Amino acid sequence: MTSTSQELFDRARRRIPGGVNSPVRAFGSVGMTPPFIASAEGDRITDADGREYIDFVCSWGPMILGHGHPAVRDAVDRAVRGGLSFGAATEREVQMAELICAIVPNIDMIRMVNSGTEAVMSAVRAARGFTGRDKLIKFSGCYHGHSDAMLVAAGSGLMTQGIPGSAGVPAGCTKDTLSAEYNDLAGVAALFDANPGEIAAVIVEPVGANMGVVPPADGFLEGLRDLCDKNGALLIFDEVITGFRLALGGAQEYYGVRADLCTFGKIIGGGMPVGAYGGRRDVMETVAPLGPVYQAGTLSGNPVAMAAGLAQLTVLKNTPDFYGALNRTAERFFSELDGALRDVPHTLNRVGSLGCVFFTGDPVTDYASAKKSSTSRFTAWFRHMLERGVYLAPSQFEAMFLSSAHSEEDLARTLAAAREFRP
Ligand code: HOZ
Repeated sequence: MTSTSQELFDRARRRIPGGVNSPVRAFGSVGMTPPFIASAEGDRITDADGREYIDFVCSWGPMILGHGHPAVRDAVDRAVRGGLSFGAATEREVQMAELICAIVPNIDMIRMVNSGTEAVMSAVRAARGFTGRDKLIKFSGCYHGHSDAMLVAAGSGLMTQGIPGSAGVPAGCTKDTLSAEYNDLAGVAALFDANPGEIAAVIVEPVGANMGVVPPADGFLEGLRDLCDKNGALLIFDEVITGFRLALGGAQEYYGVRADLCTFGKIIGGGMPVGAYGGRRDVMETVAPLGPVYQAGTLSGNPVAMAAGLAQLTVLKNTPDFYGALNRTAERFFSELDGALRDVPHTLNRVGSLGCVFFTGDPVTDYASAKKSSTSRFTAWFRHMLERGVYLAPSQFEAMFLSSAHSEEDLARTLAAAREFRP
């Protein structure tokens, strides 16, 4: 019998490339067609055929309070009644900027955009405009959205599909993007030495979260800070995944390392399409209309998106011990998951409420070691869990996200399903 999801996918494939609006969700790497999601509540999502799943994707991170949190839902309801878009300045944008500057370290000024891709593209432009230099260092397996300059050895969907770089990106757009290996400070130092006075910025995911989850080695982020300082370059933390996830102040707070610029994504929109970049006042003052670095957007600071984001960030800020509690639950859950898979060669990496099971017995510390994971075993794992009502990211190279809505009962059900896995 054909399912509603299958019928929708067949229709979608005729009119949308690959049937999806973002490649990973096509389920191609796990050899399936995707369930189409009809609704979500708390830690559960329901597909078009009425099947319910425990959701560990959480919209790729932003649903840290679970789906349909009443504070976020109410704020959106109220905002919608006041108007959907003005293309003009609003009070909520001021409140959002003030809130983020108050709770995230080292953010003096911030600019709202509409996605993580746009945030990174704009932060890189600001870094280049401020330093007067063109070159960037990024890390293999880190994903910073799909702007041309960032599609070099990128993680996430490119890694999932084994695409080293994207077609359609002129060589000129990536010639100033230099690649280093994650956790390899000597490699970064060598790039600085080979390009004296030319590197505008080092951009890094403070926790690699688009090649699975790869924690920074002790001293790695501090070492990047030192190298940037010694060489007059800016350090950009791409906090699209780690921001408001590891701690209220993101990776800067969690690791105690200062970035010059940070980029944020979907989590600050509470599920609505939002991104932002911000940081040092002197750098942000180069952005138009104050300075010569141009960046703009009609929907930036959209009133409904700001309302959702403000509501979510306010709950995160005002809930006592929110991150302590979430990270403790995650520590216990992921360590039990590790135990549940003890008969299957694997490595479980976890930072805060982000986790990933790699199907290799070797440590995973960078792009090369992440790629050692058996993707066929991941496929078997993914299908096993989906059949038991557990929705994981349909790719080895994405993270599992925990939310405060994950109930003890659903975590126990997930662990019980994991214990039955026999590849
Ligand atoms: N690249 C996204 C996760 N890191 C995937 C988003 C999506 O497919 O919706």
